[in-house]
Amino acid sequence: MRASPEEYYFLGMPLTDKVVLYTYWRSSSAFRVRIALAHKKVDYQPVFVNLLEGAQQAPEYKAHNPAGWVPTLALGDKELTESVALIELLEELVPEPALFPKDPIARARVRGLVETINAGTQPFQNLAVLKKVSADPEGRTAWATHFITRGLAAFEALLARYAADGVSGPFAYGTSLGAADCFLVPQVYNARRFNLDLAPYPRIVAAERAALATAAVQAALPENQPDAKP
Ligand SMILES: N[C@@H](CCC(=O)N[C@@H](CS)C(=O)NCC(=O)O)C(=O)O
Repeated sequence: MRASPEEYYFLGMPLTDKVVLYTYWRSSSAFRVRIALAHKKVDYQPVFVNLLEGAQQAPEYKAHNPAGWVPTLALGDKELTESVALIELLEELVPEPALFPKDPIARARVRGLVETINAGTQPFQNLAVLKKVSADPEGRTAWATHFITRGLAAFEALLARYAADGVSGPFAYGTSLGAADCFLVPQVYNARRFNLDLAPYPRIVAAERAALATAAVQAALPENQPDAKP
């Protein structure tokens, strides 16, 4: 079920009539925002930016996102960048179903989990970084797996700490899909692409399993995108 166009408004205009997402099926950062949009049942028009063909560096695309990466979210004529900012904006415009807890400590914990991926893991294995690090595929994989391992180990330790403090699953933080899951699931997807052994991260694997059972994550999965390649 989608939100009706009358239900949510952005700058006085029906939100759901105005949403465009610049995306690429395998982009973990775009995947985060696709999960949030699906969770909040916000319909959007996808515009596909083929990262393998370098479309993110084309001047026409950089006019939308000067960093030369996806995602970019356009709400009417307002173009917005950075997945954390986009998901926080969606939470403000469409508060329910919520992605962040209301309690300030819980909210800070979820933001910490988000940043463990957003700032502490994904930037080190981004395509542009890997290209600079090494021309050799094995060198790139070794670099990426080092940083993904470090990030997932920190995430797992935080989940263990919160569980010991009474936070129950099955999701990354609590009993429903939240912002921490929007970031975790795409990062685990990347870890699998690098054939990383996930056995040391049972809490992460359990949270991923719960998230994969939701309609929002299914709708956002890379392989379910119209631009997915076999
Ligand atoms: N901090 C940015 C990261 C965006 C990002 O790294 N996007 C990647 C795909 S996941 C990208 O477009 N990379 C293109 C490139 O590296 O050339 C965000 O969260 O939106």
